[in-house]
Amino acid sequence: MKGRFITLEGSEGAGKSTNVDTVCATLESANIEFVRTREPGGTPMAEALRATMLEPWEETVDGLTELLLVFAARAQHLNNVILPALNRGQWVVCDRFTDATFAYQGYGRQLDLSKLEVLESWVQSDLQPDLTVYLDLDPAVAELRIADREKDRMESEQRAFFLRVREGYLARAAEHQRFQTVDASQPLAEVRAQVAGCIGDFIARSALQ
Ligand code: Z5A
Repeated sequence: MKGRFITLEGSEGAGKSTNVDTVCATLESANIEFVRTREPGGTPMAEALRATMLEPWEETVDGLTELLLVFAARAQHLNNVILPALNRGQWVVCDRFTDATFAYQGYGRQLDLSKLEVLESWVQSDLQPDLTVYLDLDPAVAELRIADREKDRMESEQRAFFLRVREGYLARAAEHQRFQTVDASQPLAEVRAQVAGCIGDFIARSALQ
């Protein structure tokens, strides 16, 4: 079987970290070799760009600066981790990818989507995830879940920002067939069961191709 690219998306508090574990456990039970990684990040230099992006700077951070940092980290990550793994035939499980850029920088920051499309095509050519599991959650519920957490620069945004982010994800999910949307407001055990179900179905479909 050739390498497949699976991404997990959702806004903060939706349970992404928790459910990346579920995706990996499902692949392990099917004896599929995979690499687990995340964006922004995944290499030492890309992790440094992530830290720069999330730091609460005293100066105003321009939306375009944020966008370019995300794509700089992605170029580094793609060429050093994601593409080599796929070329070796391994699967890749990535916590966020370019759908997050459309949701956060495109819809959240309201940057011109056509600029994002140009960068997307420049950085990743025609590479797209084979499957994207999107954990959908009302930002009001998400706020409660992460109330005790120390907030980074992005997490400190207002609810209106996260409402636009959610709108962005839902628009992407409606547009791209690779999306599987899971209602993340359900009890964790149910969310995990549905995520495992999505991965199980995808493994079965991949085996037939
Ligand atoms: N970003 C961007 O702007 N542009 C880009 O292109 C990319 C990223 C790639 C860092 O990402 C930031 O980068 C992110 C978007 C931006 N910023 N924001 N805001 P990240 O993925 O590291 O950030 P995160 O959203 O904070 O990730 P996280 O902590 O991994 O996600 P989480 O959804 O909050 O995960 P969790 O820790 O698994 O769950 C949170 C809590 O909820 C925890 O206590 C769980 O036990 C609980 N939980 C989870 N599921 C449930 C259910 N079903 N019921 C009840 N409680 C639950």
